[in-house]
Amino acid sequence: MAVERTLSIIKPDATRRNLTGKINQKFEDAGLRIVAQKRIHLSPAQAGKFYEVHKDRPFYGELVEFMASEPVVVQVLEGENAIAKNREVMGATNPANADAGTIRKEFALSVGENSVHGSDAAETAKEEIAFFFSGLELVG
Ligand code: DAT
Ligand code: MG
Repeated sequence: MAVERTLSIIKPDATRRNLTGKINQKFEDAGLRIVAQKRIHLSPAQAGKFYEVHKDRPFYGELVEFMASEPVVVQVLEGENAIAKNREVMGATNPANADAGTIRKEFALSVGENSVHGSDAAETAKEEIAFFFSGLELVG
């Protein structure tokens, strides 16, 4: 196992309900360290660019509109196996399929408004971290 970094986003449904602290507790309890974090309000163009990989999916427009609807908290999590570990802590995309104790099981409202984003592989983690953070902002 290696120490990795992954990009996490606390989505508008969660920031709106004041769940940032409870979600961060889940990360820290799992041994993930928050090495960068900021609250931003994405423009539709920025949200569209971030989720460009999904541009041909039927839910793309709804996803972009949702991600730009209210502020989000973007963060970099660091730890052993951080990419896979964060995906475990998050739970399945659809909260109906998420395991007990996961963020999405406890907090997500629907498959679209599912509280958190997490990078899915080493290459995407690198690109997604660079999308939001400069090297100076990563304080390990
Ligand atoms: P994940 O966020 O678990 O990596 P994904 O990359 O497949 O899932 O999709 C990105 C986001 O798009 C997901 O968090 C919520 C939204 N989404 C995915 N499938 C959807 C669907 N069937 N209906 C509505 N939104 C969906
Ligand atoms: Mg994904």
